[in-house]
Amino acid sequence: MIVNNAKYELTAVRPEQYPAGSMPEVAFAGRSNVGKSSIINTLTNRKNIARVGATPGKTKEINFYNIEEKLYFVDLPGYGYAKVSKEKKASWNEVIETYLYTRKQLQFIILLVDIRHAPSEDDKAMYEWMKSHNIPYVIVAAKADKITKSQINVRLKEIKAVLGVPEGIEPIPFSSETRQGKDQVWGRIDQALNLV
Ligand SMILES: Nc1nc2c(ncn2[C@@H]2O[C@H](COP(=O)(O)OP(=O)(O)OP(=O)(O)O)[C@@H](O)[C@H]2O)c(=O)[nH]1
Ligand SMILES: [Mg+2]
Repeated sequence: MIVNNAKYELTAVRPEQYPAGSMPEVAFAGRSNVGKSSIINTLTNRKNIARVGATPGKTKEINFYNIEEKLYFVDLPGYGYAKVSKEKKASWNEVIETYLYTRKQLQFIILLVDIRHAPSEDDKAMYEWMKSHNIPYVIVAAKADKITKSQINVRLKEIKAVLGVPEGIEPIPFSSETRQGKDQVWGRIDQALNLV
């Protein structure tokens, strides 16, 4: 989809605060600081529609962005940030889980992992959950500009091995700096939501 009209809609914690109506939703999940808000900016051709955190681990709410009145992008709180208290972690996880378990409009998940590092235990848990619930998804290997081209395939292989990704499913290397992978990710969203 070519986006000319994207706007911030609302911020929610509990289900009764989620947007009314039945537009399909695409959720962005991943560790704190992996680049969820940045990919939303890149995919919507906006510099600052989603706030990119200088301090990771700050976003504890869910932000909804209205894309062309056709779908919502859903920016979930990042998980797994080390420097927050256990209580805070638990309440953020609850926000994420409640959304994932209850939201009927959720049609596609974009799981972001950092291309430079092996996926964490939290990434593995998120991936297992996605697989077991049969929600269509794509794995995005973010910050691809931070490694050399020759390293990309090596890193993708490791991500697949650690997550236990089935044969034939390929993570998409992506960069919000160079916009590498943008068209591929949109292609997968269009396909999943039948937008083309
Ligand atoms: N080099 C590079 N830096 C990136 C990329 N994507 C994000 N960043 C940087 O990584 C940091 C975190 O990006 P965010 O988009 O705020 O990450 P987030 O996943 O939304 O973080 P939380 O909201 O805390 O969960 C920022 O400093 C971004 O500028 C990328 O593709 N390449
Ligand atoms: Mg963010």
